[in-house]
Amino acid sequence: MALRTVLQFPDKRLKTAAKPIESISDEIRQLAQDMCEVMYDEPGIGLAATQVGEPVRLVVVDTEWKDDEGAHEKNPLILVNPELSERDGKVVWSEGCLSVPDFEAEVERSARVVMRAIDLDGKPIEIRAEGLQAVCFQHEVDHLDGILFIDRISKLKRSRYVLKRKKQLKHEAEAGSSSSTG
Ligand code: K1U
Ligand code: ZN
Repeated sequence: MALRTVLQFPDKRLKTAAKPIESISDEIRQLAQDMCEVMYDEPGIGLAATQVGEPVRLVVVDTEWKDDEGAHEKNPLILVNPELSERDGKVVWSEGCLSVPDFEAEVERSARVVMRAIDLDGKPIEIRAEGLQAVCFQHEVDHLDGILFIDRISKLKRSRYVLKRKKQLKHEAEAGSSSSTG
């Protein structure tokens, strides 16, 4: 089966606020599995359901995994209805996003957070996170609220990126139309 496609800026569906998951159905289990496959294939360290066009509150995160040469196994955290509490301190981190191609920027986030969610068996999860995991949790919960990391940078940096992205899409469209006309 083909992998699900990751939506890319400026797709409007990325601005959708996702709905809480009422019950953990086979569809939700399948979605979580599909999202893990996409995350490892891209590769990424997290993915929100919003990014694959499913507006439900589900994220997958694995900030430890490395490729086949690396030391860590794949061990995804699957977080249903994730909520962040007990934010503390500040950290500035250079972030990327699978939905914002060819761009990285520094974003200020809380340095430490507590993530509460349930797993696919409905069991409560509570994780005290710091460093990259804390940043990734905040980035993914933002996706569920329709917020991209470029909404958290300066207006100037954002508008420069928007312009670059528009040019990139224009070139892609032109290349597509010239190859289809021969
Ligand atoms: O949600 C996403 O778009 C995934 C994103 C998560 C993220 C990255 C950096 C800071 C906060 C959140 C990514 O995974 S971008 C790719 C990436 O960071 C990465 C990919 C492979 C190895 C290591 C990092
Ligand atoms: Zn992202």
